Amino acid sequence: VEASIPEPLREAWRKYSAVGFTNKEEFEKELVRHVETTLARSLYNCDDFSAYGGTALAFRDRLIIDWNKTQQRQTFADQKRVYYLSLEFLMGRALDNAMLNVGMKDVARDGLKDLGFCVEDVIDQEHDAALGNGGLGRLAACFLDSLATLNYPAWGYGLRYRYGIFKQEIVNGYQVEVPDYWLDFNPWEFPRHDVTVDVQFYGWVRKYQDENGKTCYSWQDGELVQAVAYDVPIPGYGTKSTNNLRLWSSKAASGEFDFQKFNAGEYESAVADQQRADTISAVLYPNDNLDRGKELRLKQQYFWCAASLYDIVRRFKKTKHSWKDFPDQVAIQLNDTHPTLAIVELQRILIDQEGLEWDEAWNIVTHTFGYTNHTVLPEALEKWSVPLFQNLLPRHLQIIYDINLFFLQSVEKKFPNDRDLLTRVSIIEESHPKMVRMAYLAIIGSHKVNGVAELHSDLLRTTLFKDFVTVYGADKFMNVTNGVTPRRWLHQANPRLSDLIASRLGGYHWLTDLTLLEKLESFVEDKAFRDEWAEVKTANKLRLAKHIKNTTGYSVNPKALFDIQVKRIHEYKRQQLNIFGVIHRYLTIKSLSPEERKKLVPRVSIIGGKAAPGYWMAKSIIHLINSVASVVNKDEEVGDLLKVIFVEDYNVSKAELICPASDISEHISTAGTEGSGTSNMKFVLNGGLIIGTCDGANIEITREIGEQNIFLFGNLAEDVEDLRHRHFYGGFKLDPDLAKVFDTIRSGVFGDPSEFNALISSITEHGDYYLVSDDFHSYITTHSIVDEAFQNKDEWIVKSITSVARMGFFSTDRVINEYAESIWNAEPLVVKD
Ligand code: CJB
Repeated sequence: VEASIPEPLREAWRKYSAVGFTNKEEFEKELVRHVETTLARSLYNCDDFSAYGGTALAFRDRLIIDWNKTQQRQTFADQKRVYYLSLEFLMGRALDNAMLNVGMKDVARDGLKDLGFCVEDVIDQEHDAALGNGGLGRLAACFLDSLATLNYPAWGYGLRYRYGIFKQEIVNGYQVEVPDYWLDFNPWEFPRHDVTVDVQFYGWVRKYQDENGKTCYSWQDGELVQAVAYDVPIPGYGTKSTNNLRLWSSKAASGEFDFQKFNAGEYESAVADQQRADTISAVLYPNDNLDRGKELRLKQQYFWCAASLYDIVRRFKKTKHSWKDFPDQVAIQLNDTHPTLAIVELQRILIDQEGLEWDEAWNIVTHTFGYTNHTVLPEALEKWSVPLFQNLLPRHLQIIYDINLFFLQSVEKKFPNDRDLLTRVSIIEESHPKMVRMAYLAIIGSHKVNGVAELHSDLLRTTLFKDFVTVYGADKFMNVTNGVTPRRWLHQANPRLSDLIASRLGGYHWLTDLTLLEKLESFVEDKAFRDEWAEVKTANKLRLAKHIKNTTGYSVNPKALFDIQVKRIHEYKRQQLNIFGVIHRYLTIKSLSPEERKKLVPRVSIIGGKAAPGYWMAKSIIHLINSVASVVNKDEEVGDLLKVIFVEDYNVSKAELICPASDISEHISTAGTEGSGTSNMKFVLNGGLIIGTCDGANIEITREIGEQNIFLFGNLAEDVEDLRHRHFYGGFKLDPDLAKVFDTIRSGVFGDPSEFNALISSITEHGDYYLVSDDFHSYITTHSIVDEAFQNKDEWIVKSITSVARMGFFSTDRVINEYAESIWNAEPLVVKD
């Protein structure tokens, strides 16, 4: 590798190489220097926000020094790199994470104290990096943490949205979306104005013969948009390895704007070109588990895939390996179908630009990619209309047709005369207009396809991708059950519990080998330990109660059972089941005598999450929750027995506050609909028990922690289809308790009942697709069992400790090692000083 500084001068360079702070005094010096110079403030006007800035910049310096070392080491090592392509990285805040991963939070705390600041208040100044919708984006962020911690040479590639997921405000009980402009001050990114890629759109395809008479294709004209790289350092925990997340930002390829147009007086059109380019990376699509097929979204996808592939190929070419080695140097993981165009783009680069033959190129492509599916919901499966494709990416459409042709020919050869099979597995759906099925393209272009929990992967194999199992055999389709990073979701979110565990396990080594938590089981009989465990939970509930008081004005009793459901609002996740259950509880309380009420367990029902802006049913669920809250919370007869709280603007940093504070959390999707779920893991890891359906990873959580430690209810996935069928053909019978709930809503107790008509009729008149009525009885009965169990405090704590002890399986460290071994064939690379 060539160095820009010649050997005789390197000595001087090395002498002055940046080192970063290593102790409290140096940290303070760096902090003050950054506040006074980088931020141009002084001790006369340094507020919490400036102290955050100074602290973040001091830590950023440390990260970037390690980042440089890591990148150099990886370049010299010449081994396989992993590239994780994700349209979403829901990172949350970076400072606390950097402090803990570098092992310098105590230094920062003491240093900040010397200078008049409190570390928690400083951490609280940071704006969340919210470049994602929900589980899929947060999983990508947990993966980055584990990849760096385990020393894998890995890069994330994504888009640098100017606006992340919207900020949610609740106005008169309704969700209102407010733009999330988060880039005012972002010390965690490094603009690389020298790392740019021109990305082409539209245009036409020229067919020609080269000098050897070979038929070639070239994509001509159209429009160019420039991608500019912004790098975000990703520190591993307890290691020097600091990986890179590269986010692309779009701008007009011709610089600021077209000066020829400008000089000719066409000001508006000159600026419009600039704005059109800017728009590509302007905003994250706020849909979770839903595909809307908009052109701008396809533009985002291609822009990001093209820039990332160009970058990966450029890096590969520097190694001087031959093309056949590409899959030994590069593994690309597709996070859902959003980056599927990368498959087509690599094939295009290899055949149109590098002159490889089709088969040779396709062999390289299919050995490079792996595809992860995250959902079986039909409305989430991406399809793009052929005319849209033809216009925006004409050469890619041709290549897709060729991929499809060769694929169908191979299927025909293996299964002659099965025309139905050919129609079913074709990448092109024969509808009007024709559609490109992205999941099929992803399967055909990858060497491995995986689901995210056992049940989900089984459903993929037996339903959605059944025909592809027939075509390829079962080995191509595997399961890698999701996890969460214990650094953020225990150590950072719940310092009290982390310290308590460390006090018994003799340090924090379990943070990088989560199975070591099993040693906690030997302490369940220890009364002192159980008491301390319970105190931690109470302290975390108080912390949340304080937030609830500050943000909603409601006081909640920290001794009550905290029952929490936080996740995107979606009919399949069934927050409606939760709020109907809450209404049922309210009716029960009202029907009891004051004496009988004394026997009840007080409860706080906490629900939070965003609805996609165009998803009316989800929005009316939010409205109902808030309407119920405003009635119940004011009802003096009910008092502490029931409080209903809607947490506004649920995001990663709120999750860190909320997950440690549950007694019980709800993971109650209709069986067979949730891919995995990951908040289920976060809550259990923080000592909360869960009520859930036999869905997603709940099933494996049960297997690990034991049936006696979880409250399962509801119909099984295998019975769902039959039940749905019966709703239409065998008559629909509404659960009698649910009928009472509906009568109460209709009576107007919770405000204008017409607002909730659609919600009710989706169950009573339109087939109850999500089986709310079928599961209602089992749901409320199980909640009574929860109440009863909660009264036996000691047994509850034993369940809590035992569950945490058995959660080792759900670390993303285990997940990443599985991907590395069975999909990427990648090895770690340790970075030393
Ligand atoms: N998921 O967050 C999303 N968005 C989608 O569009 C599709 C799936 C979620 O991915 C998570 C990570 O794999 C899963 O845990 C979750 O069940 C799934 O809904």
